Amino acid sequence: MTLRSARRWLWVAVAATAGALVGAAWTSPGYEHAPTADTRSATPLGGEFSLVDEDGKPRTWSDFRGRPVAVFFGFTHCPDICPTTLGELSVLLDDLGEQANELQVVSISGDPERDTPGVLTGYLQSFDPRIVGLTGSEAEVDRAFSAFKAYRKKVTTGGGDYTIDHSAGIYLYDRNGGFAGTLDVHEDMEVRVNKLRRLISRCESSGRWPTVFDAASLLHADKERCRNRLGLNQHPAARGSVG
Ligand SMILES: [Cu+2]
Repeated sequence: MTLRSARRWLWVAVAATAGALVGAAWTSPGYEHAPTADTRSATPLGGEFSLVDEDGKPRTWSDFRGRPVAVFFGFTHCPDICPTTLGELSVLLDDLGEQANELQVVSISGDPERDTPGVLTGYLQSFDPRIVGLTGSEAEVDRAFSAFKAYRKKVTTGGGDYTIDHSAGIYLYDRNGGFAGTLDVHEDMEVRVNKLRRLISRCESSGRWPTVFDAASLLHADKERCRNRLGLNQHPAARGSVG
């Protein structure tokens, strides 16, 4: 069997398996609900929101397409997890060197009552200036949290004060907004910086082979670099074809 025909058979096998899976899902009762429920509980897919940054400038989830994004959920009055996480993110950005300029780190406040844009400005001065802080109305913050399957709950602490219980961890998204994994505070910094390096150097959408469409849908600045990396700027004969 030549390499070419071996490849063809591989693709036929992949297509047949995919077809069988689709067929099974299509014919099984409750198809509309079951896969969605599973995906939702397991994967923080991310989703549209409309918030404002520290300067009060409107920012939506789609604004970040074309760049890999790391999303964190917290609040400025947090005594431990948030300052630690943002501090470590600042170190990671530093460790990444020039590559860090490609990554967008976003911190979404779960305490919009206290975290006005002005409060975010003051708070974020202690961290890497490339980290963008977002806040908004309670309703918009709710929408953002539920889009990312993130958790927040106001807990009264006495004396009219309160704190916010919230989900920790950092969600990673590729240039097309596809979920690409997480960073965890328990991981070594080296593990985390390598995850970020991999995220930044990938051009394609998550979980799929790169396609012409992926490269074409990237923003202009990244497009040529990604096309070169994926070999899409080469003559078709030079990069070979499958099947
Ligand atoms: Cu916190």
